[in-house]
Amino acid sequence: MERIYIGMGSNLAAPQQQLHNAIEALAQLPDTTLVGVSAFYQSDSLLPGQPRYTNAVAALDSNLAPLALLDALQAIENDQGRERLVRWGPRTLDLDILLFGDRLIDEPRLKVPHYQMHLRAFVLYPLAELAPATLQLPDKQTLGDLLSACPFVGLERVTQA
Ligand code: A4P
Ligand code: MG
Repeated sequence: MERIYIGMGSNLAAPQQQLHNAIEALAQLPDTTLVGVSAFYQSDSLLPGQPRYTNAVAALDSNLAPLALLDALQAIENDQGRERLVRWGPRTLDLDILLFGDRLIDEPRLKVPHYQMHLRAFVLYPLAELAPATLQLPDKQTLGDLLSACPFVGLERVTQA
């Protein structure tokens, strides 16, 4: 079993409900246990002109291989009506593999750690609810290091509906 962190995001079609549905789907994955879910956080889109996002992080313990997990996450995105019209376009549901144990994965379909997680408050602060500040990334930086370099700006912790 490896500990895996999934970043979840939505900015279309009732984002909080999309995240609740995604959490239920993650809990049903084969060979996998859902071990925790952060609070939900709202923030402006990184690209202007889109609705605000709701984001959260989930922790899984899983025996799935990384690409099998990616396939399963994309199936959940598709089930929830994800349309890929433009990169970084608005979406009903985005599921990103942030960390997969202590692995560094560099395959055409899958790069782990997620390439921008260190820059994103809406990833790091929910992750910090589930993982200790001593959590090490493959490059030996800790979650605490990343948090110190990424201020809690523009994030609003939401009371879940
Ligand atoms: N892929 C590679 N590595 C991974 C990984 N670690 N996890 C590949 C998941 N997928 C990974 O993803 C495109 C391809 O990335 C996949 O087919 C997979 O093989 P996608 O979900 O189809 O496209 P995308 O999400 O539009 O692109 P990308 O680059 O993943 O965008 P991001 O990083 O998800 O950013 N603002 C706020 N406030 N909150 C947000 O969540 N998200 C984005 C999108 C922009 N602005 C945002 C937010
Ligand atoms: Mg994505």
